[in-house]
Amino acid sequence: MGKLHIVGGGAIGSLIAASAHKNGVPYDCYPRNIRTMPARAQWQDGQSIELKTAMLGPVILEKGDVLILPLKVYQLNAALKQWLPYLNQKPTVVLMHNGMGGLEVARDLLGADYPLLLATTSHGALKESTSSGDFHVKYTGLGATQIGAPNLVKPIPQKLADLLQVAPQLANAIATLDSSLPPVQYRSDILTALWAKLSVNAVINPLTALHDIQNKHIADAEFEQTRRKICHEFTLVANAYGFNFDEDEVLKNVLSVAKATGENYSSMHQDIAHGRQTEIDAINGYIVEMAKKKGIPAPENTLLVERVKALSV
Ligand code: KPL
Repeated sequence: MGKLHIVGGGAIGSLIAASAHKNGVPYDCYPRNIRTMPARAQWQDGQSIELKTAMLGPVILEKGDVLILPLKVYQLNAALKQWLPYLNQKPTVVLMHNGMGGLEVARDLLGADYPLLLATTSHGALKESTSSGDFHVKYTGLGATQIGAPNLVKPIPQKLADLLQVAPQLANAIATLDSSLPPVQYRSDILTALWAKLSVNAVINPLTALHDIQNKHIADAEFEQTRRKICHEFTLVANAYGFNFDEDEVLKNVLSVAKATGENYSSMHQDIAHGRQTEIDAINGYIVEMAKKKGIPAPENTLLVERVKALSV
C-alpha cells in the first residue's frame, strides 16, 4: 500500500490522518501552520488518537503514494504549485473540497491526463481549540466519501473492479483511502455527485451564515421561497451542462441533509464567525459564473454572493 500524504491541518485532513493512524495506514501530514495542527482526535466512542505534529516540507512522492489536499478551493493553486516539483513520478492526487473549481485548477497545473481523483465526504469533523491553547479534532458524524476519476477518457469504468483493470494506480489509491477512513465509494459519475453536493452547499451555507442559524433551520417556513429559487437556478444551470437534475428532488435532498446535519453550524457559518475567507465564490459564485457562460439568469445566487461578501468584510 502506498503512503498517504495529507496537506493542511484542517478538520477533515486531521480526521483522515487520525483514522489512517488508527487503521495502521502509513501517512504523513503537512500542516501549513504547526501551531493550529490538532495534536489529537476524539472519536465518537470517546477514544482519543494522537497525531503526528511535525512540520514537514514536501518530499518526492512515489508513484504508488497518494497526495490528498483537503483544502479550500482558493488555497489549492498555491498548494499544488508548491508540490509540483515533487510530483515527477505522477503519484495520485486527490482533491476534496466544498464547492467547485478545483478540477480546473488541477488540470491547469498538472495537465488534463494527470492521475487525479475528486472526492466529496459527508464525514463530520470539528476542529476546536482547548483551554491549554492547543487544538484537537472531534469526529462529529459518521459519513461516507464518494470518489471518482474525472481525467479518465471514455468509456468510464462503471465499477471499482473495472477501474482496477483500466487504471490500477487510481483503484489502489482508492483502496488506500478506504483503508484510512472508510467507507470510500467509487463513483463513475463523480461530477454528478459533486454538483449534487454543490446544490446542498448553495442553499445551506449562505443562508446559515447570513442568518446565524444551525443547519436545521433551513427547513423553516421563512426560507421556503429562497430555497426554491436557489434550487431552481441550480437545476437550470446544471442541466444546461448536460446533467439531469430534477428541481423537486434537489430541494428534497437539501432538506434531508439540513435535517441530518441539523445541530451543525455550516462551514460558511464557521468561516464568518471566525473572520475567515468564505467559499462563496466556489459555491454560489460558481453557479453564477456557469450561468453567465450559458446566458442563464441567476439573480438569487448573485444576491447571495453579494450578501455573503458584504458580511465578510
Ligand atoms: O458541507 C457542509 C458544510 O457545512 O460545508 C454541510 C453539508 C452543509 C454540512 O454542514
